[in-house]
Amino acid sequence: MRTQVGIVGAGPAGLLLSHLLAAAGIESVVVENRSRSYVEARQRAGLLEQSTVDLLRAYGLGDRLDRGGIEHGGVYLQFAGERHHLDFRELAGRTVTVYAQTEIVKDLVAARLAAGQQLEFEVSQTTVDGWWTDRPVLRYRDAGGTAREVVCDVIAGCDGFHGVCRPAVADRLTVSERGYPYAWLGILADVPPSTDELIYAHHPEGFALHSIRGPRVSRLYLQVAADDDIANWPDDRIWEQLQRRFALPGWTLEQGPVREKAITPMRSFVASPMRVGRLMLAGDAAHIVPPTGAKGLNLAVADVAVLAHALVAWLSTGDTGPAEAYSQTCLARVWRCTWFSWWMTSMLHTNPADEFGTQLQLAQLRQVVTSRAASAALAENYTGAPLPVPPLV
Ligand code: RFL
Ligand code: PHB
Repeated sequence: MRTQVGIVGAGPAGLLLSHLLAAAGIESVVVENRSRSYVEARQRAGLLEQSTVDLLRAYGLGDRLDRGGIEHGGVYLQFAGERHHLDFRELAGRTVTVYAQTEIVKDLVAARLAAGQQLEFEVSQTTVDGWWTDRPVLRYRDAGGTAREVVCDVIAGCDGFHGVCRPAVADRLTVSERGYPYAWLGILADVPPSTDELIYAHHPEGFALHSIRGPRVSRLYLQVAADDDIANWPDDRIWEQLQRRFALPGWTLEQGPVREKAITPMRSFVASPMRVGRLMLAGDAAHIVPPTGAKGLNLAVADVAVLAHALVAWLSTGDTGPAEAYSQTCLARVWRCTWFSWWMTSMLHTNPADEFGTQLQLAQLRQVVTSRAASAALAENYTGAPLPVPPLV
């Protein structure tokens, strides 16, 4: 088989890249090792920057997003028994939108299949080869077990943190990494949100986040120990901790049945460069941020917006300039978001044994809610910078 761009991974990065390329007449093949139902149900991100929403709309993906997405003009920061509102419209002139990653993935899978795209689920033994030549090759076994080989112009490694593309070029990459001594326990609960906007709570017993999935569904997170086990967290214990960490006189956290729960480790990780020969890495395959700044999905979208531009210039007109600049263009945004995610994480996650650290956090939080410059900086970073490339169509 022959294609222009071989894409490994049908997460948001791989699916969106294929969609953007198709809009500019570039053909691609997408291979994914999980099933369609698995990728469409995997609970992850929920918060989209304004530029992500604008991009999805510009490429015909705004329909369900406009019906199901909820625009948010700010967040609450809670600490020392007080809850403060930050107004993003006023501070940064921008907003964010709550729309689950599961829904974006469903929209993209439907759009790719409707366009007759070659999108293969449940493949195995994926390998990338020949990325140092001008004919890289993607090999895999299809869902029926038949060995396949796709000769490509370029391969896009959109296969997430645990994929095969980054390891294939590991000896060419520099990795910068930071671990954190805590993790997030996330639940999806069948209960109307108790808040109109997200609440980020700093509390002596640990950070907590109240997010939203819809009028009847809430998404809540708790800081837990990095090595904690979900078996230690029966639903009653989760609600008890959420009640304590969000408690505020005159306000009630409503409880409901817990539909899903899982613990996610936290790390910061950046691999560079994001291009080695004809293998381009994008999204979580190249970098990971802790979820506190809500940046992971948005960074994946920004990467593929830049990558689509670069590949269209390269494969349609032979202009290799944007592809040569791909890594540098993306890494500027990646490092800014890596800083912001680290900063939000460090400011909000608590350790009762560290009194000095706790007082620094409280001083920082007080500055964020009382200084316009400090709150505007948070608002600008949270709502996100405009994309460095215009829409292709
Ligand atoms: P994905 O989504 O991991 O997709 C990679 C795909 O590649 C497939 N794959 C392979 N396919 C073929 N062959 C192989 N050998 C393969 N190996 C892997 C995988 O099955 C998968 O389908 O990466 P992508 O597309 O780069 O997207 C990144 C985002 O998923 C991620 O950054 C966000 O979910 C992070 N994140 C958040 N980001 C935000 O912007 N806002 C948020 O509010 C937010 N909250 C979160 C988050 C991530 C979380 N977890 C669980 C990590 C909250 C949580 C709890
Ligand atoms: C989510 O809704 O899943 C979410 C929102 C904000 C974050 C992280 C996750 O910072």
